[in-house]
Amino acid sequence: MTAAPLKHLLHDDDLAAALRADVRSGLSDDPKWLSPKWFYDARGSELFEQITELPEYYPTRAEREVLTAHAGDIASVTRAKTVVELGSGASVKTRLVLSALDDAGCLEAFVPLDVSAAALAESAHAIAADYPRVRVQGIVGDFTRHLSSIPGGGERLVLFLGGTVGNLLPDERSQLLGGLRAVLEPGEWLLLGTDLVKDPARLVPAYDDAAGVTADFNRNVLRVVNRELGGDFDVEAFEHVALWNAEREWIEMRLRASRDMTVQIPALDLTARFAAGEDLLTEVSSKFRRDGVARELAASGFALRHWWTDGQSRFGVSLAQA
Ligand code: AVJ
Repeated sequence: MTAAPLKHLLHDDDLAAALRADVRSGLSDDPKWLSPKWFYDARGSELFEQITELPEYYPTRAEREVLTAHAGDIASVTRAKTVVELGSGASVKTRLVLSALDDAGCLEAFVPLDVSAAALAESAHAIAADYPRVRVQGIVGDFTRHLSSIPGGGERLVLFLGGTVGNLLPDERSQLLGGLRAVLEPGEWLLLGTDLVKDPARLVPAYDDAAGVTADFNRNVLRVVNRELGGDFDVEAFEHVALWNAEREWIEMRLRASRDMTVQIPALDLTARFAAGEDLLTEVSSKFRRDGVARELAASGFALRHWWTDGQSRFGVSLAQA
């Protein structure tokens, strides 16, 4: 089947307004921050794809290992008719789940939801071409705002893979899980991927690779601000920093000013001053333990039915039921 036209719940104007609001609050705050949401323009998405293939970046391979081993279980347990994916989905990992449900004769529809219309159009098209029996309805939207517009109902499985849930702060995370639980009907499913706490000697290099791809990805957010808001960040004057916050059990990515700098953001009529050595926080990537995931799911009204990890216990996949 050809993919249905994208449904737009979010327009370029909304996105631009959200970027302006975020950059204004983040650069006015102390310490300064920017949301990881803004890494993913075309170049950022391409750099992230490269990250997933780096020798140091294990999460993608570990999660793929889990899904390869358990896609059949996921299909036989859920027997879902509609798969919803938060964050675009045409990845190998998505296909493992779709194929298992298709082979089991259950799958009727695939609904990827993403803020990027370009990424979505591509994935919707690719999935529609490869799964001729499946209706594909891409939704341009923000999963922190548009969950209630997810179609279907009754027999859905929501995929939230890659450990992306770890980029949300704890409050945002419980909001998202609670919001998701509220739009699902009792008995519907959530498949959640979470990177696990491990030796920082393994964790930190995954966010600070030898080839410098993650550093380039991190600095990309400054290029996005320069292009979209007319900013004059000297991108190369910021050093990539990845550190393990042992208390919060998350990786922090920062950009460290190598000298005193004054940055103008004309679209916001904003001047941001950086002292030499000052950090801009660009991402947290939380790492989880099984107990914590089960507790957070339960607090949001989900029951954890299955928990799987890869052979080295690096990454956890939860199958939870509303
Ligand atoms: C896409 C959210 C899973 O947090 O590991 C990769 C993003 N940041 N390298 C992660 C990311 C730096 C990634 N997720």
